[in-house]
Amino acid sequence: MKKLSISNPGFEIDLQNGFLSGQKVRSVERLIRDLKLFFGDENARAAMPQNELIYEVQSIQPVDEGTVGGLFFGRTIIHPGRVGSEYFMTKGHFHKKSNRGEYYWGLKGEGMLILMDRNHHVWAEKMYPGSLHYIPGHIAHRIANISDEPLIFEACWPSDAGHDYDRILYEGFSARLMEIDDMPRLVPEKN
Ligand code: PAN
Ligand code: ZN
Repeated sequence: MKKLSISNPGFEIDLQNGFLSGQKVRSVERLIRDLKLFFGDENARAAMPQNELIYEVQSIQPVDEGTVGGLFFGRTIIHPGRVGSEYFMTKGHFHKKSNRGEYYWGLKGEGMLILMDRNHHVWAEKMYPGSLHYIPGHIAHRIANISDEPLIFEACWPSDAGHDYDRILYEGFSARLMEIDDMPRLVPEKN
């Protein structure tokens, strides 16, 4: 950055659909084969076309992962669908540095932000265009798409937060968002 220079920003966001562009925008796809054991009905997941795209994440990481004091920005699209009666959803995670919080906000479509504390209490917030969600530290978070359209949301989180997926894989969320009588309901896991 030159002294007194005036330049364009490094990144742009499409205000209609949240698409991110600019240098070093990363993209990750999660296919049905990447989500082994994340859904309640593993047999139903295994019987689906393994290349089916469930969600895509774009992210801007201007500093190295783990940097204290930086911020990351992300856009996620979850495609519509269900595994058995469970809505397509993100893996969900606690942050590795567990006390790190995050903002989520809805851009398009209808979804549910599913939250779980360290005592395995689960609750949810409705996500819709314009919904804004503060996720405090120590809270696991996952999004499900409850409509027949793609769900698009964005997020901003600290660059040293990290993602702990293993805990979700081994312990799971203690309730799942299922479609029951055409309505989304949180159903406790039986263990
Ligand atoms: C988000 C999520 C993104 C994908 O950017 O990483 O929506 O969800 P999973 O990471 O659970 O697969 C975020 O919460 N970052 O911290
Ligand atoms: Zn997060």
